[in-house]
Amino acid sequence: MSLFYVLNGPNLNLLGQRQPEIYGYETMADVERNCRALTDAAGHQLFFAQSNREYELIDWIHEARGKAAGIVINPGAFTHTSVAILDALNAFEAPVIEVHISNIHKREVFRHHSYVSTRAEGVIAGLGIEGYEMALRHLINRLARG
Ligand code: CA2
Repeated sequence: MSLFYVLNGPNLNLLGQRQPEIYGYETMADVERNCRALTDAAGHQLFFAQSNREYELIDWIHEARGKAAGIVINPGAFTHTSVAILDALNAFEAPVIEVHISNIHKREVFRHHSYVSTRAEGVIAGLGIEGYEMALRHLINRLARG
């Protein structure tokens, strides 16, 4: 049995409550339920969390070191600003997949650059909340392949 982390950055607690044309109608609770269904079915453990505070995300990434088999992260707006989150992910030894609900490349220019992408094994953007499941499934399959 392995442990996977799914981490979410600022404002994602509002998912499903505002801007449905960009982020859809589903909530963070729906994302968590879908992720948990996947890890449960595969016999793995899941740590799922959202925070509006950069330090909390960094602390969770540190906590995952030596413990988690992979991290799926949607850093929210910290994607485009946070060298600190990048540094924390660089200190984590297992695979990292970056997820965005919206296609950041179709949006404002300031969303086109991601610090986290330089660390991530893969990036999924624009596929809605399904991107989380795709990322988690990839990590689970990757672990099984060895
Ligand atoms: O598309 C994504 O998943 C983003 O990471 C979401 C971030 C945004 O800053 C990134 O550029 C792309 C923003 C999350 C805000 O989430 C909200 C959800 C519903 C209503 C309001 C905000």
